[in-house]
Amino acid sequence: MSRGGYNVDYSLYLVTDSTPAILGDRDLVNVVEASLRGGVTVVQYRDKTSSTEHLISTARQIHQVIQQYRIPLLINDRLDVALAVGCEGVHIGQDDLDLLTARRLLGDDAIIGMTVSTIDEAQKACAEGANYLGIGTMFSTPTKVDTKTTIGTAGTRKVLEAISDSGKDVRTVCIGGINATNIQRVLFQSSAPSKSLDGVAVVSAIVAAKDPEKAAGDLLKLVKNPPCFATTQLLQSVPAIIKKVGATVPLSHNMTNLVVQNFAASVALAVGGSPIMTNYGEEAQDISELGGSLVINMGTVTPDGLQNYAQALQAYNLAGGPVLLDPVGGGATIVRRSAIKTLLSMGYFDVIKGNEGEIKAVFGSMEQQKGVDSGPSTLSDIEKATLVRDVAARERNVVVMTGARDFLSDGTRTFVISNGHGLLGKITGSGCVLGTTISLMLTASRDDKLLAAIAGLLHYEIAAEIAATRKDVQGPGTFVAALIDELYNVQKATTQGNLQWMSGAK
Ligand code: TPS
Repeated sequence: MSRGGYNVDYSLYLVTDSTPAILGDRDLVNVVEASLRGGVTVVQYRDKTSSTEHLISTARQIHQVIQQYRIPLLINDRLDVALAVGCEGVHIGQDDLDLLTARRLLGDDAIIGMTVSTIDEAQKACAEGANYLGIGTMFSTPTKVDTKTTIGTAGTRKVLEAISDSGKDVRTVCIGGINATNIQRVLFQSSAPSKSLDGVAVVSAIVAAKDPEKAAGDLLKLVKNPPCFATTQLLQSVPAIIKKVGATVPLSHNMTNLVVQNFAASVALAVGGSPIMTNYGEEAQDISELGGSLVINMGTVTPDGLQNYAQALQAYNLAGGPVLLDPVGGGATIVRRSAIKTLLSMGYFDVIKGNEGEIKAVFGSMEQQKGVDSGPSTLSDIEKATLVRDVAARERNVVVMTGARDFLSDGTRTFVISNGHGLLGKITGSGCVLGTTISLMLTASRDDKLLAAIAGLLHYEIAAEIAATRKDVQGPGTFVAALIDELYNVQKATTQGNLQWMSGAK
């Protein structure tokens, strides 16, 4: 049994049913094949009544077809059938074999999913190593008459909130009575800010459809494209900001640390800017008059560095150009804590961007940060949101706190963005170059700094997701090159009016 290198996409999960009421007199393998053509992304073979012999033979046929699409086949409940067929895993219910035993029998590579309807069940399944959860039953459905409870969108959201930490690596789908008329609002209303659904599982909406291929295609389109009611006014304005950066090619003045200068210059170019990397304060007045933005990054702060920063900050404040502060390692040393105080007293920063330790240092916390990397978080989601809101309100600017999820606020509007990829944590300067990206967006959205920050975060983090899942990316080294490519591609696509990448915004 193996996962075969699948990067599982749970967007549209087909669960089969062989009963005449749903399948009619059609052949199940044909129906599955049609739905694969339509675009389903995972298939679970579920048949509660047929003989073991029939189950194995049908599962083998489906597995043969599905392998061409490189998506996983899971078997409902029957580990013996999954083992006999050698498919990618199983889906188990609360009354089936327990998860620990299933894992022991199938091994670490198998995909094991579990049905959950309560917070307790979900937390237990996450603790026991489920790869994904089928949360439901969403709405009562004739397909499953033994359903104990229907939990609706509010119940689903409560489950997601409860596992946002312990289940952050566990994928989730909802199931039960979902079809084309409700799929978009179900996804929107069920997802919590701290954890969203990865997709939707359906039985009858595809298996009972007259044309399963078309039904699957239609459903997939609805899952992939956020509905108008889910797209805030701000999100709709993001492409115009990115496009404007590409059209105006603003100067990106980086007073940044020794470690990331080259990388930051490449990123500035890729997102549409024109980089100038100089830490000499004396030059700043001339440069500040060229309509670009300034990044002050304290990554390798020195005493004369501080004077240079102050000189540049004041020049940009006078010229009206936007300035972003990246207080790198702000909580790590007394020198850096005092540098932050000095800088905040010397001028105005449109955006302050940092990790949790750095934003705490900006707030004035004396908590010790270890090095310049983000340490373990000590704050709950509510505390993070409150921290960014309070610092932004105090400074009358925008504060962006990066992490697995990014919290940002202008003191009134507070948002969480869940894009990005783990590989960003494995390369040097990924936070610094995000600062460069956001600073360029500020030149295109001078009136709404929060919108600029959202545009920068989405451009950067969605490009990172696309880069990380590219076939040619083997690890951190190849990821850096791919990230620069994809930053460039997102800029180019947006300029050409292709906004497909925006559907990944979370
Ligand atoms: C991924 N389950 C809950 S409701 C339902 C099923 C089969 C019927 C939905 O039918 N999660 C996953 N797999 C499962 N087998 C279950 C949960 C259990 P319809 O879409 O026709 O309403």
